[in-house]
Amino acid sequence: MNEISRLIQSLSSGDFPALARAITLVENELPGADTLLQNLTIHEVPLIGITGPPGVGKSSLVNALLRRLLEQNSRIGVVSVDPTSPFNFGSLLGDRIRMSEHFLHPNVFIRSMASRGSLGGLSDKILEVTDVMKAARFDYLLVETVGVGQSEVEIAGLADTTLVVFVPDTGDEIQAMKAGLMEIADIFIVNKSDLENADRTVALLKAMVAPKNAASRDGWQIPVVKTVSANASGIEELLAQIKQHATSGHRNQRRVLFIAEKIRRLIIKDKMKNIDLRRLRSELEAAMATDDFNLYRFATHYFHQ
Ligand SMILES: Nc1nc2c(ncn2[C@@H]2O[C@H](COP(=O)(O)OP(=O)(O)O)[C@@H](O)[C@H]2O)c(=O)[nH]1
Ligand SMILES: [Mg+2]
Repeated sequence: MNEISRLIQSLSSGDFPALARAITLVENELPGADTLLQNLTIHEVPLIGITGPPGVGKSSLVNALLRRLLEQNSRIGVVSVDPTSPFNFGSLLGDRIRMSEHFLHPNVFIRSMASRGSLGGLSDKILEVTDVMKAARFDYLLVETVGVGQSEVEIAGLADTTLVVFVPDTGDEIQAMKAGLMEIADIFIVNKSDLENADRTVALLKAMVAPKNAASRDGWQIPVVKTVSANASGIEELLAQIKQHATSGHRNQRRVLFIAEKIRRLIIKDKMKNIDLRRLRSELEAAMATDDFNLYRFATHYFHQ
C-alpha cells in the first residue's frame, strides 16, 4: 500500500494528524495531492458558511456554536478563511484566541487559511480542503469568511446553509450591501444584540426579507436571529434554525455554478501545465520584433499543447 492510500485510510478513520497532513498536501499542490483527491470518499456533511463584515463576531459565533454542538457530542471541523495577506498573522491569531477554548478538544479540528491566490476572496483551495474534511467523519463543517465582493457568491456555492451576520445599527451598511449578501443568506443573524438598536436592525432585516420569503418556492422562510455570542443568548435558536434548514430539503441553486467554475479552472490549469511562461515571453519578444507580428496567430502556436 502506498503512502497516499495509507493517508486516505487514516484520515477516513478520523485521525487529525493525517487530516492536517492531507490538507497541507492539497493546499500546496504537493506530489500525491491529485491522487488523494481523486480517491477520497467524500461524505455528505452539512457545511455551514458564516459570513459578514469584519468584527461583527463571526469567530465568536463559531465558538458559541462549537460549545453547543460539542455538548451534543458532535464532531466538528472549522475552517477560518482570512482575507488579509498571508503575512498578516494578527487576525489569524485573533480568531485562534477566540476559538482557543476548543483548540485541544478531541472532537474539534480547526484550520485557518489565507485567501491568497483567489480572485474571489475565498481561498483557491477551499473546496479541496472542505472535501478532504468531508472524508474525515465530521458531523458538521463550519466555514467562516469575511463577506467581500465575490466571496459572497463563492461561500453560497460552497455552503449548504449560509449565515449572514450583522450587528445593531448597521442600517446604512445593510441598505448598501443590497444584492450581494442579501441574496445569499439562508439565515440572518443580528449579533451583539446586547448593544442598542438591535430590535430596529432585526425589524429592518425582516422587512427586507419579507418579499423574498413571500415568493419562496421551496418553502424556506429566511429567519432573522438575534444573538449575543458572549453569553450564548440566541445560540439555541440559531442552532435549531440551522438544523431545520439542513433538513428542509432546500436545494442550493448556486452549487452547480460554483462546481462548474471550479472544473473550468481545473481544465485551464491542466491546459497550462506544459506551457513554460518564461519561454513564451522570450518567444513573444522575438516575434514582436518582426514586422508581421499578429498576436492571434502567435497564440495558436500554444494551442493543443
Ligand atoms: N458586545 C458584544 N461583543 C461581541 C459579541 N460577539 C463578539 N463580540 C466582540 O466583537 C469583537 C469581534 O469579534 P470576532 O468574533 O473576532 O468578529 P469577526 O471579525 O466577525 O470574526 C471581539 O472583540 C468580540 O469580543 C457580542 O455578542 N456582543
Ligand atoms: Mg473572525
